[in-house]
Amino acid sequence: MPYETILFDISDRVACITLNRPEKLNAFTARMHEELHEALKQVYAGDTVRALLITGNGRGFCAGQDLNERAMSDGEAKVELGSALEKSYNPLVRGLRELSMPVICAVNGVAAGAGCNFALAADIVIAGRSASFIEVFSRIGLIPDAGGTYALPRLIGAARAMALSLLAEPISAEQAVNWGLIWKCVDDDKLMSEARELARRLAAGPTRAYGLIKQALNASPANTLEQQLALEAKLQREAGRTADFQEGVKAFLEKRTPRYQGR
Ligand code: LHQ
Repeated sequence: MPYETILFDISDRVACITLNRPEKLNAFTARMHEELHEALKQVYAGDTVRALLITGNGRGFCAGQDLNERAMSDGEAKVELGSALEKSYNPLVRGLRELSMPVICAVNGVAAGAGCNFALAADIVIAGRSASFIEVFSRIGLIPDAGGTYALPRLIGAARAMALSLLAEPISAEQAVNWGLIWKCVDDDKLMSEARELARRLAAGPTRAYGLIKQALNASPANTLEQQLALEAKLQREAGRTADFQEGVKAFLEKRTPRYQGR
């Protein structure tokens, strides 16, 4: 599929998806969802890719759903948003959370609505200093979707999650870091070099262990201590069988840098 709304490339074992509708602040369209689905399929299928980097082109990261799309703007037709979520947004968010490799999101500008929650579905979010995050939904009479009501209270607590969702006020990248919504904020002109460096570093790491770490931490909020201890034992059993674990210990004993294969 020739991409019209995203850019997709793979280098140094890192797949990079760039949302590419800069004139509309990279708002999601049905076409963009199809292309993201296709690109993610390539990421899953390739055994060379060991980290995924996501960013946006231009001054915005993503302004959420494109409100010009007929299905959103046609007052005559019955707009069934639940189906739109089930068809497009939910698989996208699930896809990132379940991807067995680290997902890094470089937020280069405003991240609004589903664009904000798409970013928060990544494993590590790094933002340019001028970026902002807006749970913009209630401005148009909607609720946070694309995993927002799952991620927000877990990341920043119930009080902040509720106020951000009800008030739909922007927060700056720095405030997002202070609240624990994202990992890091850097100067705008350093964003892509830092994000790429981070992605390359992770792509050279023990990928299987990273996938297992994601599983453990994503399961944690719903589990009791007993359940989580049992899960750790199960996942550590798997990690302990990887070639990367053997290599990690060997490299430590030989006082050298490990060479991880991702298996
Ligand atoms: C846009 C958009 C946009 C189209 C900027 N659409 N053109 C919804 C329904 C269905 C199912 C699933 O779930 C969802 C999830 C959602 O995401 S709902 C939330 C949808 N998003 C919004 O309501 C955000 C709308 N945008 C804004 O409020 C502002 O654009 C923000 C605050 C993001 C940025 O403001 P500014 O920096 O002042 O930029 P701008 O407003 O001037 O936008 C630049 C251009 O981008 C402009 O186009 P134009 O042709 O006039 O230059 C905007 O119309 C266009 N644009 N967001 N979502």
